[in-house]
Parts: sequence; C-alpha cells; structure tokens
Amino acid sequence: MPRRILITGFEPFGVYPTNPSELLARGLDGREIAGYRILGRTLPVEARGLPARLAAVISDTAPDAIVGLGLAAGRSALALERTALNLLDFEQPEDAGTRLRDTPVRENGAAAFFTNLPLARILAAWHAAGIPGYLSDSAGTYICNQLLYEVLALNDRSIPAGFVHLPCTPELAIARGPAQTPSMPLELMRRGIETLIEAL
Ligand code: PCA
Repeated sequence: MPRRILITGFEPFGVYPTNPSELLARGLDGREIAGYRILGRTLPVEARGLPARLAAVISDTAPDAIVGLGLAAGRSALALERTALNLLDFEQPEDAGTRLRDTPVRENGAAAFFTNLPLARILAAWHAAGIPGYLSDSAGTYICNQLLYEVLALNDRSIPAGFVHLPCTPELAIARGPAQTPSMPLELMRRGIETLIEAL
C-alpha cells in the first residue's frame, strides 16, 4: 500500500482569476510519486469554515504527510514556509467578506509552530533539479498562515507537514503588470512539488 500525501490548494480569491495552488492540487491528485499516492484537495479562502473543512479533509484522506500550497503574488520563487504564527490580520476581506484584524488563529494557542518538513533536504533537491526555491520565515497573516497553523496544531509533529507559497503564473503576472510581478511557469512549480515529495 502506498503512503498517502495530502496536497491542499486554495480556490481563486480576491483579484486573482486563477490560483496555481488549486491547479497543482487538481493536477497532482491521484498521481503516485516516490511511494506516495497524492490526494489533492482544494479549500475555499474562508477563515471561519477553514478549521472544520481541514479537519474533515484530513480525516477523509488519513494522510502520512501534508503539504499545503497557496498563491503569494510577488514571491519570486517557491517559498518553503518555516513557521506559522498564531495571528490573523487581513489586508483585505476573505471570500466570505470577513476581515479579521489582530485575531489569534486559536485562542490560547501556541504563539507559533515550526514546520517539521526536512527543509535543507528539500532546498538542496530543488536546487539540484534547477528549481528556484527559498526558505521563508513568514507565511503572512492571511488564510495560508491560518491553514499552516491549523495543520501544525492538529498534526502534533506525528507526520511531515508544511506549506509552500507559490509565485504568480505568467498569465497572472501579465494581468497584474509584468514589470512588477515575478512569475514562474506552472509546469516548473509542479516539478518543484514533485521534487519536494521525492525529498521526503
Ligand atoms: N493565498 C492566500 C490565501 C489563499 C492563497 O492561495 C495566502 O497567502 O494567505
């Protein structure tokens, strides 16, 4: 029996008509890589329902590893997130119209969690494969940070779990203004996630 890896993506949100994280979660769903069967699932960008939705996805898929994906326009390469903060502070409302300010992800939760993904091994594998990626010390204070915090709070370090922020696709960068928006082809991002799974 192959082990199972849950890859989550997010639906399009805000001003972005597509979300590369959703495209990757869908495209990778059902594939088998390095002894892992991939279970790709997509979540809406909604704060209040996220904990219950995530818990349901985790209990449905019973994963042996979890990697969340999300779009972070402006990032120049794959950003391997190291931490999740117990903080939600939105610059714009999420898709249900809620704009949380200075609110904890979990009342009385730990101030932060660290991912337990093998960061150095993943970075080395990316660079050896010609995939630009770097370590990021902040996943922000929006829904992706909330997802990573919830994943790490639920997981209790029993399985490898973490998060990768994705740059814009070339299509999104062209729509936003290519002079100021870095981008990466979806195909290269896909190879990056496959390489990450191999590095586990
Ligand atoms: N990116 C947002 C939320 C959903 C997504 O794909 C974030 O970085 O928080």
